[in-house]
Amino acid sequence: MANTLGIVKPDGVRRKLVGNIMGRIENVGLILRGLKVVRLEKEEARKFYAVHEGKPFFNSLIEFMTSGPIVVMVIGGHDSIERWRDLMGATDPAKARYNTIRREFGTSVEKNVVHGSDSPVTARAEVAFFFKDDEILPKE
Ligand code: DAT
Ligand code: MG
Repeated sequence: MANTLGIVKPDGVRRKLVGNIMGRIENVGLILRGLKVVRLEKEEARKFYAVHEGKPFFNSLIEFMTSGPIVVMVIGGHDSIERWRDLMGATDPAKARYNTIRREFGTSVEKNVVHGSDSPVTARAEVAFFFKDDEILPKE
C-alpha cells in the first residue's frame, strides 16, 4: 500500500486538466492523500530531475517544469505506483495507449502533462521532496 508521487505539469495546469486528472485517479479507486499547488525554482527542478542531468533534453525539461505552477499529489492505494503510471501512459504521448492521460492530452514527449514515480525507492524520495509527513493523510 505504498504511496506514490503524481504531478500535473505546467501544461496540464495551464490547460485546466487538473480536475479531469484527479477524477481519473478517484475513478479507479486510488486515493489522494496529499495535494498542493507549487511553483518550482530552477534549482529545485534540477534537483528533482537530477537523474536526467546531462541528457540532451535536460535544460529544456527544467525550463518547462518551471514555466508555471504545478500540482503535486500523494497518491495511495494498492499498487499505486504501477496503477498511476498506467493511467498516465507511456512517456511519448504518440506511443501511449488509448484512454491514457498522455495519449489524450500530451502534445510532445516533453509536454506530456503528468509525472509519476517509477519505483518504490523513487516514490518514497519524490513524495518526501514535496511533502512533510504531517501533510500526508495516514493510511486507514
Ligand atoms: P517518465 O516521465 O515517463 O518517467 P522519464 O523519466 O524517462 O519519463 O523522463 C522524464 C521526463 O523527461 C519526461 O516525462 C519528459 C522528459 N523527457 C524524457 N525523454 C525525453 C526526450 N527524449 N525528449 C524530450 N523530453 C524528454
Ligand atoms: Mg521518470
